[in-house]
Amino acid sequence: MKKIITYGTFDLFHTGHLKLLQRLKNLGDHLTVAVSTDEFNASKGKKTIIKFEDRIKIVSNIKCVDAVIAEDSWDQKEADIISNNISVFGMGSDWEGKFDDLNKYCKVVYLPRTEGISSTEIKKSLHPIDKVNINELKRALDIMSSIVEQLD
Ligand code: C2G
Repeated sequence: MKKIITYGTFDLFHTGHLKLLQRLKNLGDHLTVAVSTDEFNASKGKKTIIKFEDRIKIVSNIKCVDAVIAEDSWDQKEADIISNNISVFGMGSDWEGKFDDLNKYCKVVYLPRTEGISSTEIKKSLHPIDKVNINELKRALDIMSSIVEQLD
């Protein structure tokens, strides 16, 4: 059995994540996904919206995912690859070259990242109207009300 592994935060799970996992699964027969814990993300300087226990629940229910483990450190990859008898380690291309040293243990692949979608973009689009926008709205309202007064 050809086993694949990948690592990630998978916050606000989206089609960029899904397409990566599907393409990785197509490289073999079994896909293990290591999901970053909240503590590990804090060390990455990454703040997530969805907490670890929910992110790992979502990923474990993705059809092409066969197993999930926790990722709680940068250096667990070698041990995971050996203990899980992994043939291929894969990541999206934003990680190109960063894990080449793992090719001592298994094949290392980087697949093209899906453009136009990211957890960061989704968070930005959900961002409430901030102070600057409110002041601009107030200024526009003042102009509108002075125009209306002149019409009276
Ligand atoms: N990804 C993608 N296309 C996107 C967004 C993400 O292909 N539009 C891929 C990334 O390249 C990564 C995986 O989806 O391989 C998970 O992305 P993140 O959740 O952002 O993972 P990250 O925080 O980069 O953590 O030890 C490795 C780290 O845990 C990776």
